[in-house]
Amino acid sequence: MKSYPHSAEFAAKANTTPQKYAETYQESVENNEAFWAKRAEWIDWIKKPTKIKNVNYDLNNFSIKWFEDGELNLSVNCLDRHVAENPYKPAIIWEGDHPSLHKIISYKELHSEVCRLGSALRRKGVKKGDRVTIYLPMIPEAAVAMLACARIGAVHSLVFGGFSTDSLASRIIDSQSKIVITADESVRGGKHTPLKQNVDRALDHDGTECVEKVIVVYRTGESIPMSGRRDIWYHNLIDNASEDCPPEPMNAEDPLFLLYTSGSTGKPKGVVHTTGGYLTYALSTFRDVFDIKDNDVFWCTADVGWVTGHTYVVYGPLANGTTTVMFEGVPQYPDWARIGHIVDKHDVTILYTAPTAIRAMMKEGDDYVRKSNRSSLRLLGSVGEPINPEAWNWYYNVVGEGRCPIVDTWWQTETGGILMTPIPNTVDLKPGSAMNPLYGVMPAIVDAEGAELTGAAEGNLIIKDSWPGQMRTIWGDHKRFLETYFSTYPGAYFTGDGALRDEDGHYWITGRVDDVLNVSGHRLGTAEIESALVSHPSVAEAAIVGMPHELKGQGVAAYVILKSGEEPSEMLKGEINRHVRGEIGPIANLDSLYLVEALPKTRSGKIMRRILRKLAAHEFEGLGDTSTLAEPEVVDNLINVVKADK
Ligand code: 6R9
Repeated sequence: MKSYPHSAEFAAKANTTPQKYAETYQESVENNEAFWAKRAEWIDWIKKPTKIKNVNYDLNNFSIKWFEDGELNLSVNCLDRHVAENPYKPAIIWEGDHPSLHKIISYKELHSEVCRLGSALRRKGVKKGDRVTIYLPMIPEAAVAMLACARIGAVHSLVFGGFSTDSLASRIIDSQSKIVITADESVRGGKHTPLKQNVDRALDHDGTECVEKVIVVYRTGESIPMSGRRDIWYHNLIDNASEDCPPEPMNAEDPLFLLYTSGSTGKPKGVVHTTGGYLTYALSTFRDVFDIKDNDVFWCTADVGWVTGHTYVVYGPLANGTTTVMFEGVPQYPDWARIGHIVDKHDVTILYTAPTAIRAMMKEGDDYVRKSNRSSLRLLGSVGEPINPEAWNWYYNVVGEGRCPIVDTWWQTETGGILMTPIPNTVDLKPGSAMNPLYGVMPAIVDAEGAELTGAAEGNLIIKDSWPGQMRTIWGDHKRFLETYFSTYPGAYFTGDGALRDEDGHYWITGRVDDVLNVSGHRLGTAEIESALVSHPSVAEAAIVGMPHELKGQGVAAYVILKSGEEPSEMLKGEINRHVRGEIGPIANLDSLYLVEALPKTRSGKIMRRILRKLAAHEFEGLGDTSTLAEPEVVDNLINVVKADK
């Protein structure tokens, strides 16, 4: 297989070398605690930790604690210390949806706005430990809101602006948020979405009485109803607020944020990240993985509503004093040349995006990309899903003109930051491989019984020991946390991903091995979509599987049994799809919807998803052993329905 060395020019300026990586990695696993003690010196503590690591994965004696007697404030690390050194350095470069809009916010300005919002929230009675739901578009106020929460010790919970009213309501209820921060509308690709109206509707749900105030950012000026006692304009609130906002001293293990993500069963779970460990991990992985220099302009295209936006749009860059780009829009607006134009306009040096965006740009042809010169770029990154070698090569040769290494970064909402990637200038790149673990990360591949496989092998991916950025619990459900991640392979963290290790010892992520789909880099649980489906009045039963999709990587295929008496029709199919999008959000669009007579079940009643997956991929041969099915003839009906669908 062809691998790609780093250019002499890149290597000459790189922060590390293959030898240094090997030595540091070795040291980090042999003396894990000492390694992280040193890394923790990169942050400013109010009280330096003396206890570094207290980890026990034994379920009877379970503990994940890092820096447990340390005290710090995260916003101080992202703001105050840079204001002291370099107040006018741009902290955020905001690029609006429309190319005529941009804003540059210095560290000093960001600090001032964060402090004012922090003071205002305190005056509204928000205290350490209270939850604040943030439902905002990609505007600077999203970062301000996150940092203001961190400053006063409130726990933020971001909800992606593309989620529906119902999804928003269930997250507000589960977190019992006191405050919701939103905007009148969001704007993406010229299209407006009524965020405030969604909040109003969400707050009609029972269980949302916890919300005392809704703070509304003026984004488009669309006239929206404001309810007198509950709703407050963001600008009115901060205009009168004090810039003096003393940072709340936080214990390292105090929660910093909740972020809901889909699992293989049940409702989305609130992943809890804590202050000291998460910050140490965000800061140090950002610096290592992106070969960070003082003058970098770093652009991660992820929405702040996802973990990638938390760690690599906001916290990682700002903790390092780096300039971060925040983009409100979409790659195709006003046309597919936009990404390149933004790179040129702001002299972006590092671009970090998702395979789904790369594939979409690739499909539109090279001419769009060539409308920009991109000479400022020196490093590219990929995240969210496996990148197919074709997309990798296009990203490398066309976007990066063969000059920029690609860091294919594998990680999860649960891991807080990147766990595997080829750190620049440490290894020749193989398209599609996440290559090597980061410092302190101990991956292993196991078989279904949990036996560790050595050498070249394929199986399930586990991480044998903890790292500071690891999630600590599921909000309100510690038992589910232990069951989901630590009971499958006792004594290790189970990732839910499959992986292959090649003869050179490099890792290739093969995708989820549980019932989680990855659609355009976004996680969706099959159970979650199935329960949205059966809540439609015409649907009796449903099964969801993933299917190959040219642009999204994975698409959603639904097999639905209608209630008796319901007439199958294209209109009903459209209505069912709209229903699911309404329940979860547009990302849950059903790419294929098959109305079938029955589902293939074993005699014990378990759906044989293997068969559904094959059919959804239009593989009609070699369906494997169907003899254990309760009614094998069901398969013929399935094949007919799938074949008849255009
Ligand atoms: C950061 C993020 C996590 C799941 C993860 C895996 C997939 C992420 C990947 C990748 C292959 C990569 N994934 N990065 N697969 N190569 N570089 O995406 O978090 O939304 O929680 O998704 O995404 O399957 O388990 P999250």
